[in-house]
Amino acid sequence: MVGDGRGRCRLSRARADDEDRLGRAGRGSRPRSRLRPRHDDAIAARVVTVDRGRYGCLLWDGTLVVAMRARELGRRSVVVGDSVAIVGDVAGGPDALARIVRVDERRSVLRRTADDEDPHERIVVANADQLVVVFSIAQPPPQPRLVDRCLAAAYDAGVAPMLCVTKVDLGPADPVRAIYRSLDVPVVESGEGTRDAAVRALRELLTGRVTVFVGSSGVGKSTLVNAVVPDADQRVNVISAATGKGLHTTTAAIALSLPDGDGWVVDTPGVRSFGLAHIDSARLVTCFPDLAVGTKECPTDCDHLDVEVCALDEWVAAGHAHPERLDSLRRLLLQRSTVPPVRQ
Ligand SMILES: Nc1nc2c(ncn2[C@@H]2O[C@H](COP(=O)(O)OP(=O)(O)OP(=O)(O)O)[C@@H](O)[C@H]2O)c(=O)[nH]1
Ligand SMILES: [Mg+2]
Ligand SMILES: [Zn+2]
Repeated sequence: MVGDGRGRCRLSRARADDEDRLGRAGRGSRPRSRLRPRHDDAIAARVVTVDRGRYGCLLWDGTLVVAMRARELGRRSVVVGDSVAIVGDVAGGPDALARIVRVDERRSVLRRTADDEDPHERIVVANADQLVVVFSIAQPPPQPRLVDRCLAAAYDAGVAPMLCVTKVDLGPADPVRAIYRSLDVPVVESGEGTRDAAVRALRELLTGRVTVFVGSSGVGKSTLVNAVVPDADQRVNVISAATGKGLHTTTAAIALSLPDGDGWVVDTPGVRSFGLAHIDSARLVTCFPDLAVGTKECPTDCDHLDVEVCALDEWVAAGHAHPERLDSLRRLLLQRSTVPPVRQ
């Protein structure tokens, strides 16, 4: 990252081919129409952070510009990861503000709700290809219920999930890894003294992709992101300063381009809960692929809650999935059978 002393800063290595992956919104890329009469000069950017109506946008050449929404966007939301077109003062500068005039169609939308009863939906990130669910062996201890919720949200969004077990220096990872053995997802272990190997493994998995890290507070998401993106700390500070966020703590999602410019990582603040009110019961089961296969033996219209008739207990007893996974699914289904489903 280079600053030129005028508040303008460049985040290096954000290459055009990244932007191809993220949906190009290039100069004059849309024809003039009655609906879009202006903005032929709009330029493409990626939203890297959002803070109280101010959007940190990264241009192809690495310039960071702060923008606001143009009125014509109406109620259309703008979130981290969005590919947008901006006009106005795109040179950057302390008081300069550009305007976001277009949001490109999203390839994926990772959602959560405030909680399971509250239908208010939040988009965690747009255009992610992958989601890394991070959890630690200790400090804080693993929370399989939360991990399973994050995994379900990823499957629902069509975002490829993977797991990262951190703080393996504090205890054995095997018991908790066993829960996810029947799930066909990559698992990376990281700990003090073994982080280099984890970073190598992660870099391989992250290359060419947009990857979002989620998990409880303190599990080590930022530690990993900082290790994968060597100048992440400095870049987070510059972006935070430009958009008015506090420094050093992960208070909002932030997208960072990978060192070789080939891919992005999105660090997010720790979550205490991950509401799934937007996923109905039938769909929820498909978001547990290790169990979904086992439901083929269930009676028609099985709600998977009655252990007398549901085939999933046998499926688990036969070792096809872990009991903790069935427990997670049943808790979620039980909630839905007692709480009216949320329709948006
Ligand atoms: N022992 C041990 N400590 C770690 C490891 N990874 C991270 N930590 C420590 O855990 C604490 C929290 O790490 P962060 O990376 O800030 O956690 P985070 O998930 O980003 O937390 P939030 O931003 O609050 O969501 C820090 O003190 C880290 O030094 C690890 O592998 N082993
Ligand atoms: Mg953090
Ligand atoms: Zn069943």
